[in-house]
Amino acid sequence: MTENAFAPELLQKMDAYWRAANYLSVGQIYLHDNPLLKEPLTLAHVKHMLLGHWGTTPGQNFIYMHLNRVIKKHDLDMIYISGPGHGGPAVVANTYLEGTYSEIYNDISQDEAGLKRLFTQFSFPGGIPSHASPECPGSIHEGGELGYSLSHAFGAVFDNPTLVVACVVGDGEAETGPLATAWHSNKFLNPITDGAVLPILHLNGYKISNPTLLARISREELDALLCGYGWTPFFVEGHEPKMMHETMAATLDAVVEQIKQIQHNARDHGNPARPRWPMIVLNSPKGWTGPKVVDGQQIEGTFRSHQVPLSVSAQTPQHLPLLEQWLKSYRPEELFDANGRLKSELAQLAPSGTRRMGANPQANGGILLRNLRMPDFRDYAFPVATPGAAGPGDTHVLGRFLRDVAKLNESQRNFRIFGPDETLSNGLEAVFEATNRQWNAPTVANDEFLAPDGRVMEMLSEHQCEGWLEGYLLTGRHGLFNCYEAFIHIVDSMFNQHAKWLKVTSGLPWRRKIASLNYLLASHVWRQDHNGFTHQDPGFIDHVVNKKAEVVRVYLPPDANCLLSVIDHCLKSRHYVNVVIAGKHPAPQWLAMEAAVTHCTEGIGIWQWASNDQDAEPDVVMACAGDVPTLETLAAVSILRQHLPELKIRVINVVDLMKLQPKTEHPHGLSDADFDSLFTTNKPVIFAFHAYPWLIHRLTYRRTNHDNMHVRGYKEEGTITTPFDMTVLNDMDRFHLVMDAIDRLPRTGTQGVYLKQQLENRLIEHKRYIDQFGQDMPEIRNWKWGSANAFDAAAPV
Ligand SMILES: Cc1ncc(C[n+]2csc(CCOP(=O)(O)OP(=O)(O)O)c2C)c(N)n1
Repeated sequence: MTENAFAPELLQKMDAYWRAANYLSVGQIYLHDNPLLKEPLTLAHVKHMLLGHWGTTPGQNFIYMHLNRVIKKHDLDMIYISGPGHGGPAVVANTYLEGTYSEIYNDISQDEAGLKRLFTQFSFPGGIPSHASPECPGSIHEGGELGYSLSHAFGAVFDNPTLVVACVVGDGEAETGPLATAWHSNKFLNPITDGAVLPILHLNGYKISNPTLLARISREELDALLCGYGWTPFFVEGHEPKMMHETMAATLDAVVEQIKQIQHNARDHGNPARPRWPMIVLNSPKGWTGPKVVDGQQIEGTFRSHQVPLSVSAQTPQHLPLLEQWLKSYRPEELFDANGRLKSELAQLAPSGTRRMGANPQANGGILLRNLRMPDFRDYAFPVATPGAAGPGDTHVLGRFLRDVAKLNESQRNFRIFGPDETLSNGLEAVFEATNRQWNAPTVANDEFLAPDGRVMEMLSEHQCEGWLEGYLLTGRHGLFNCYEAFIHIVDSMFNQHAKWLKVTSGLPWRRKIASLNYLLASHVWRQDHNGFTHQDPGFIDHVVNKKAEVVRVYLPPDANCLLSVIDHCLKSRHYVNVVIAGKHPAPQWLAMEAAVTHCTEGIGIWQWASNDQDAEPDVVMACAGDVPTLETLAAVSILRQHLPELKIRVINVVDLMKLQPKTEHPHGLSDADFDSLFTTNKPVIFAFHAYPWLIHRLTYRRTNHDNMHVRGYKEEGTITTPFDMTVLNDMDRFHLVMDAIDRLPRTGTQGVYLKQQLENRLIEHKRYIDQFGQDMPEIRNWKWGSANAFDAAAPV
């Protein structure tokens, strides 16, 4: 124990500050008038709809107040993450008490009128949500959807050596998969170059209506569990405030000392070896200091205190005195002056300036955001002398560009690549020429690319990768998440929450824009040659486009040069979620770099070199989006042009999927006039699409020519088979596309009928061939744009 920390006057003041935060929290849940209880409380002062979560709130108020003390004492650069963010009243109360709230929201002033507005706005129409929402200063984690606090905390401290994130983990939250795996983040933390996370497991024993598991295992088991995850747990347990203040203060001092010691040892001796970081288990009653028993039922210390512990309404007027007693138990007259301002001797307990957790710029990361140093992506161009040049696999080309992005920003330390063990598998091996995977567990001979410091973060948990990246972006840095397309669905819900965060923050003038969250989905649905059906699901983009158009972008670059151009754009963009889908297998390349830049800038366009409708109206539009659909479309076009040379064909490629939506729906959307001039108003459109076909219908249903759009895409037919057969199984292969065009073009007459018959025969031959030889027919494997024979019409069946 240290001198002043426990001087009785200080402890009393700290208790008073805690009471003030608790008073403001109860006030937010219940009151819309009479904020200082200057008059006897009546039902007229109580809100009609009582909403909010009391249970977690007093514990979080306790933690926040104690953190304030150590921030001041040790001049800590600290932010607060509220895992159970439904304890919104606590973070609002504390940022109000420390002054940041009123600085941002002038009308919520530090006087009686401001208090009344503070109380009224909470969970009130037109007011603020009941969570640690984006509106709350100091928050980078809304916490509405439980499970991500610890990953966010670690993301925030990577490359942030001075930062300490105090992360309150709910004991219910700790039961979620993402949180359970996040304890392992300590094996990825470099004590020299990264900051520290202080987890505070809030063991208040209950969830909404159940006990929590961690509260019902023995103390020894819990201790062993946390030790097993590599932490040193410090237990703070009890309910009697004086003793709890003393224990918490002493524990926080010890823990902060330990963090400093660890960092000092590592930094002074250049030794990044994984330390055993301290953490706190705070075992305090749920709904602490609230009503103990109501209508004969125990409330404090039970699940019944989770939300509003005391109903107060015209139907329950007998509870009004209980509410008044509860509020008065905090002795507001000792806490606030006659004008409603926190008394100055208490206000002094909060840190000042940007040391206040609500004012720390780390929690408004756009303030700290610095542009990436970008190499010129054109320098990484794949040479395309003629369309169809054989490429090595698009992501392999991209890897060299990302390698140099990592290299150029090494000294800024503000760029990282995240992935669940797939950076190599997704074709980005070149990145490891410049950096390693950050890994702070032991290594053995034959390990590759593992080091205590590296730009690549890999753990086999998509949740963890997403959470880390979000925390990294929210604190003002840049990054990219590379993932198998099928398994990105694991983070559907996390994407939802981040997209919501972006939408809300873009409406808050004081929140600065952050770098976009970039997904690179490689190893996609069409090329699962060795994994098959389980690895095939292109539906993430269906999910993504549900979100507000202002924040989501979807790109389907058809080749490597387009991929380079798109990724360059995404890494420079702000406040979006960008989804980019690209292949890693050797594939034909269509556009030389300048053509690729033009095409990607437009986002959609006619490929003139593949079309022959320049001097006439097209008979058919062959459209495509995605690398494999583009290949099959061009192969189909070559068959049509060779065998039905009279046909006028227009080829359209879509890189930016949002171009298809009307302008009124998405900022990238084409006007109806532009859409009509591309897709015509009355000609058949055969559209080969990377993902589930209905998405194209959903995006275009209002367009004039929608009735003529025939979309082929993935329709959930998959297995281990050849690349071409995968398209055949889903009727998206070149032969089906041609047959589709013939069906829509009666004018192809007998020629069309005969061609169709030949193609049907080729499909039969295709099956026979792959069954016998286990690979695609030579005419498929060797097909090239511009080759003399688009298909082998003469071959026997
Ligand atoms: C992923 C997720 N599942 C379910 C819920 C619904 N929910 C809200 S609060 C809560 C209990 C939380 O318990 P705990 O984390 O211990 O928080 P505290 O007891 O401190 O309120 C649940 C299940 C949620 N918000 N998020």
